[in-house]
Amino acid sequence: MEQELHRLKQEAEEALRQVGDAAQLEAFRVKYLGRKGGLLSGLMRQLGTVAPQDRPRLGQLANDAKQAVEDLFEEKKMLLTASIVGSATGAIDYSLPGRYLPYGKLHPVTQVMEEICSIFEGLGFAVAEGPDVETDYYNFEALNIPKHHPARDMHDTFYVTESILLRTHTSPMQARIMEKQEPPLRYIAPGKVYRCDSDITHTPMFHQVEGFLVDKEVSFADLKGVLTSFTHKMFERELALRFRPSFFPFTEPSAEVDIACVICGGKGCRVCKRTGWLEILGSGLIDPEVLKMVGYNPDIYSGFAFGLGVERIAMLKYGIDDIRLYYENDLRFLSQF
Ligand code: 2NL
Repeated sequence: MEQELHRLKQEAEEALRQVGDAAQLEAFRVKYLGRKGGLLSGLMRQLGTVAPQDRPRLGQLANDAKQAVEDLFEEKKMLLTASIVGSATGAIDYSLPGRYLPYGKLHPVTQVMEEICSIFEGLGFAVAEGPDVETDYYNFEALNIPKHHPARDMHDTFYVTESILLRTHTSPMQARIMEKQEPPLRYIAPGKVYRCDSDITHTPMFHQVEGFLVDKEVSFADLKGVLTSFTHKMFERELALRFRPSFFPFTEPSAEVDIACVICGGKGCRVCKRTGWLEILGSGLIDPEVLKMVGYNPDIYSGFAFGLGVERIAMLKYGIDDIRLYYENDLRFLSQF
């Protein structure tokens, strides 16, 4: 009897290992654990025929064997259920790597704008933001561009009413700051600006960072120092700079700043139109008229200002040749940054 128990237990364990689906599992249960015809139950029933003195020990052995097989049976049942759930969704392969959720990133223009701001912050400038919808006064008048001034034509302004408009640059913010605070001042104003213009190098909305500094005895040398330092940090190398005389109504003298072409290094190529130079920003010493308008005495204070287009800087930094790519929302383009 004892040997028979041992053999049956081993046989049941082996049979259970072979079970591969629910039908086989049920057949196993009937054959070994079934209340009526089950082999283990049958053996238990035979206990009645053994010698009474052996009965307690054999009874215990038979119970242990049955319990062990029942435990293995439950375990197998659980494994099979899990794999059925798995196969409903296409079987679980625990060795497969997880699926990554797609995640968003900052737009390349935003990334470059943040980088520009952080470089100027490192140079001691504070950041100020203002409204996109401005008054004619702050956008033009306060910056020495009176009504009917020819410079207004360059701006292709979107008007809301006769005296309210979408700002064409971020310098209105600088006028607002100068009006309220006394020098020394060092500020940059990042943000969206709007001009009624659209082609391969212009979009009706684009981003600018403009900056200014006002203090006693500020000279053109200070402007050159700050912009040279900024450019070297932005393009991560000591590119040559060229300050080319220009005109802006709010600065005098004015200069446009070129860098040695980032593509050909100055030899001349398609991107720099064979000149070897790329224009990156406009700048100058703040016109005394602008200082007077915000109540500063131009005999005591002087300052410099500059304005740069963020899309343009990003195009030069990443070698992008069409500004419209930024605003087509094509993930194949955007996800490269
Ligand atoms: C350009 C020209 C410039 C400024 C912007 C400015 C002027 C004042 C105060 C504060 Cl008075 N900011 N901005 C000065 C010179 C040039 O930008 O072509 N930008 C892309």
